[in-house]
Amino acid sequence: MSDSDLKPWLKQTQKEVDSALGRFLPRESAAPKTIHKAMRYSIFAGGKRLRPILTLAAAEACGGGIENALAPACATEIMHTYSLVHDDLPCMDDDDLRRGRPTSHKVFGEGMAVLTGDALLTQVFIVIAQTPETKRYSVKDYLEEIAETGGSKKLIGGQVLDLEGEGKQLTKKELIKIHENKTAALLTCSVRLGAMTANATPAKLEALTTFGYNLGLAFQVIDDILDVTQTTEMLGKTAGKDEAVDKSTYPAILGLEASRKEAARLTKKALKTLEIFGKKGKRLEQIARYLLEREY
Ligand code: GRG
Repeated sequence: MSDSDLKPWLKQTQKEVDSALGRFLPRESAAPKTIHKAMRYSIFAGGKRLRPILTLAAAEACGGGIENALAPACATEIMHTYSLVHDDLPCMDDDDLRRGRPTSHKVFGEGMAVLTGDALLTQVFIVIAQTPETKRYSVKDYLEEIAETGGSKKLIGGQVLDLEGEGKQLTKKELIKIHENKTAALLTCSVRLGAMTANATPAKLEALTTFGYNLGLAFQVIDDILDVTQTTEMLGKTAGKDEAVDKSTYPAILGLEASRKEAARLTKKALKTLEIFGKKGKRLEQIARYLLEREY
């Protein structure tokens, strides 16, 4: 596994994930057609497939295969997509563009976009229940892992803090709390689920929990930086939006240069946790380094 093979591996893995997502979602022709069309519209609008990629790389780091990890990999992407569809609604962040396309409510209407998010979230549980069990982990464990991540103490809890923080100048500590619950929680869940499908030891699961936490925060810092430094075309979503609505972000609170340093510091912390995996952790290491340098 050399550094130069990361990009072809990412491309190939994105293809495998897309093909599995196609199998795990109801067909577009299934009645009622509108909702199934809308679910597929948002899932296949593009997207880096980072969460499934992390699930599969974590399975590999723990000595498992991609095949057993495909269901949870897709479940994390479906949960992520649901959160984007709802986050883009006029009553939330009110965005017109996502993954380079008009947002769900722009195409299907607000009511249908609410239902699309609901349907995607429900599909998460149908898909995760298809994950093969191991000696240590049962379907109940997988279900608990993803349900807790999506619930009122993590993703939704983070969104509550986000909504309540609108129009206020948040401190760095308050900002971290939001992103711990949102971005970092789903990235942590993604690597943990992959590890579980590979029957990971508690020590390895713990290492990946710290990895996911730090990588998740680093990913969010970069996301905030890109909002300031990149174009709408490059991001596939409205650039400069955070500044336009006076949102508390890492660059707004720390400044651009300190934000870059913060992302590098968090990535370094994430990389340190991979020691326990030896050579098998190489793919996760490559992904973490790549994310720090990403341009979209
Ligand atoms: C219940 C409304 C509701 C939301 C749940 C998690 C969450 C709370 C909302 C997520 C909304 C959001 C925009 C979070 C920021 C996380 C983030 C950096 C998203 C972008 O992820 P990428 O860059 O996107 O991986 P792609 O499109 O590549 O998959």
